[in-house]
Amino acid sequence: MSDCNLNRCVNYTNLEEGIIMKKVYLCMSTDVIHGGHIKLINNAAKLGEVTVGVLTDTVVASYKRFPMLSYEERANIISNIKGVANVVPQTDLSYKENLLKYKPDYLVHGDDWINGLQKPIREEAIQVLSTYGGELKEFPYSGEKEYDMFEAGVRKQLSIPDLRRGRLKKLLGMKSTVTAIEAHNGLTGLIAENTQVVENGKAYQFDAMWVSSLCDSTAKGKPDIELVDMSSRMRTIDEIMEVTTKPIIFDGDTGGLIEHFVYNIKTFERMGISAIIIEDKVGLKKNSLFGNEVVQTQDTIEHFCEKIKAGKKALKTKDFMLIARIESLILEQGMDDALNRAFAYVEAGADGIMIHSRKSSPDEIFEFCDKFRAKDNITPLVVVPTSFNTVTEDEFARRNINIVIYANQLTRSAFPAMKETAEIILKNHRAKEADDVCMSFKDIIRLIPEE
Ligand code: SPV
Ligand code: MG
Repeated sequence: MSDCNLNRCVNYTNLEEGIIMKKVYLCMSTDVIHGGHIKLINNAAKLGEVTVGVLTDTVVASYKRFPMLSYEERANIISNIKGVANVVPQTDLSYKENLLKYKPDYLVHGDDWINGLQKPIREEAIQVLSTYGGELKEFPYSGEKEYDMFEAGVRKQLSIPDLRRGRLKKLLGMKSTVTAIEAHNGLTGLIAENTQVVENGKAYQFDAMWVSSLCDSTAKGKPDIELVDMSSRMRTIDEIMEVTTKPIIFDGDTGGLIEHFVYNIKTFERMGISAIIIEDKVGLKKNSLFGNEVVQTQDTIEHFCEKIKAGKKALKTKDFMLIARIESLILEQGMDDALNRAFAYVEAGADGIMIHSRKSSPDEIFEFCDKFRAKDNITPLVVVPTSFNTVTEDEFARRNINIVIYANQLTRSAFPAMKETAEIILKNHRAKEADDVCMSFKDIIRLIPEE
């Protein structure tokens, strides 16, 4: 039976006991409601009583972009739209859990998920619906240009320094483990910003970017010894910021002289960087992955605490994080030294602790984290698993490690690819053979969309 008037046409199931309205489910993530969404809700309401599953903040951040409005605000807005009867959280990109929980007669979706990233999500939804006789109803996706421009406008907002800066802290409150990948120019920034995979009903993106001293120096053909000056490093950050929205963690090396650090940290804060990590070394700093193979001098606890205190005092916002990096394990000074330093640095005001190791086994990192967490369950812990790279993010999360930084993999993968291409051209005295390892020139010219 159906009951149609000008605005609504609702389906009912006629059971002996009476009339039961059909149950309709659709999912929304948006914080930018436009006519396309209203149209879809109207279409859904014609089929029955509409329940909207609103994606939770972590899912939106992993699937789309950081939400401008929180789950509560989005749920409140959507629940007030005509035709919406219920709003429930959807905690995964996958519909499985909510379909099995609410058993809607109809799942409503735009037809934009037939191909692309959401294809496996759609296929799973169809399979789940078939287990209890539910049906998928797809409506043409309203791909109007104005709506895309609307979305692009929101993305631009996210890149504004004052909005970007605090997002790392927000992410730390939302996720058990925040991931960051290195970026050293606009292009790697875009990879960090846009790379996404969908696996087992979940979407994955990197949460943040790490502006590594190693990769920034290597990209300039220079050694990682604080040779690339601050102006140049700031230029790199600016280049990345121009084309991205995700929070930036800046590798500040030793932070330099305290007298200089107090000026530079203010500049980083003003630029919209979310965190700086400074390491407790002095003099000619070399990359930690050399360990004691080269001469490296660790700072005294007292002096490094002075640097932390001075840096924190210079800051103007609560959004910006100063994270202290401990080199005791790298320089083989022992676990006790690492832990003493960690507690002293937190006492001096550090907003987080990065513990580093160049061992392939994570044992010393885990021992440090367990012992640190026995006394401090709040301060964020950061790791850079370049050498102990068998550990998964879930394992780090179980150890209460909050930030995982993939510090150099983009640079390390790009270099051999470029070298191989150069060799192929040299060997063949022409470029044809290199085409097999290159993206097409059509793709490269379209890689960066015009505004
Ligand atoms: C960097 O990426 O520059 C770092 C991390 O400082 S490491 O290279 O492991 O020292
Ligand atoms: Mg570095």
